[in-house]
Amino acid sequence: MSRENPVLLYACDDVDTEDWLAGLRRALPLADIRVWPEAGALEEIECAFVWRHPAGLLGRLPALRAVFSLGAGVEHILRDPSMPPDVPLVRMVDPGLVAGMNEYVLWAALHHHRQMPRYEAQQSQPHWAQWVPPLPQQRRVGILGLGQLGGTCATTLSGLGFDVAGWSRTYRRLAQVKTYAGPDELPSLLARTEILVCLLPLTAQTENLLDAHRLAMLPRGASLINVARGRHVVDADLIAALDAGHLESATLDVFREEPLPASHPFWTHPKIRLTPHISALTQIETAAQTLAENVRRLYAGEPMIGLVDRRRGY
Ligand code: NDP
Ligand code: OXD
Repeated sequence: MSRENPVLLYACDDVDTEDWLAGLRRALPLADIRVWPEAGALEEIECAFVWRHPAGLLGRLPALRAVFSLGAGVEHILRDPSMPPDVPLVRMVDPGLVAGMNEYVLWAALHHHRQMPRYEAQQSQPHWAQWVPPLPQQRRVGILGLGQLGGTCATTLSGLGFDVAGWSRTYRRLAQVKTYAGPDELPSLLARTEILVCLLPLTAQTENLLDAHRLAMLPRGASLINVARGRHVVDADLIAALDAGHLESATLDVFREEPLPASHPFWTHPKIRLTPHISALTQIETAAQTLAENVRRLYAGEPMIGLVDRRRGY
């Protein structure tokens, strides 16, 4: 069954409503797009576009046919007990998001590879000393998660000559990237990694993955880049590993609580560089095109791009 003027609900916190609406209206000119909380009759809503929506909202939409996340992560939707079990959930697959993450991880990896944290510390003293960096092929990068984001970053870094390995739930094949899979192979990946990038989805299996035990498996002097979710890392364990000198530095873009509270020790830690969850922001122009294509596919009964496997949690 095709449908040209579906009723859509936009329910988001923390994003620019006006820009999103303009982009969605351009991409879906015939749709009746309603903005929470002034959404009219809730029983008419067929699709929900959400990002940090109020918990309980989805259970109030009896005609709901699909839920679309405006970001790549969907744990915020799966946490809502009112999300109906049989309604398809679709994550954001956006070329603009992939490009942004690729840039950020490249920047952060080069920052650690070229020992910039050391030079920043020297500048604050001030102190003049030069350190010869290893060649890229001598620098071992490890990427947790080899999906649309991690896989792209792995390919970019290996293209620059870095010795890249990646870890996923099932085996992935990537040219010039050594791949590991499953919990049993995680220690081998960590043991060979000098720059660790976390690009996993947040699930029951990955929450608190980077705790004291796993951080200790990294070689002394390693660095961490966390661009996935704050709950992948045990904050106190990361600080202890940095303070003990086991880890040299960390670049963090995501946190257990966002915005990161002003009193959190990450803000002032000399070995931590942080950014406010900006490593990859959904680009409205490209994302709205994907959403429009998915809405078309939904009503045409075709497979949607980025359909989440509810049992796996991503
Ligand atoms: P994908 O679903 O494309 O890829 C996920 C990868 O993680 C897959 O390779 C998957 O393995 C692997 N994985 C999942 N569970 C496990 C596990 N238990 N053990 C080992 N590997 C596992 O996701 P994306 O690449 O699109 O996004 C990843 C995450 O990045 C998002 O979920 C989100 O949290 C975060 N993100 C952060 C942003 C930011 O601005 N900071 C922006 C966008 C996303 P397999 O290949 O076997 O399925
Ligand atoms: C996302 C994010 O999941 O912005 O897209 O973190």
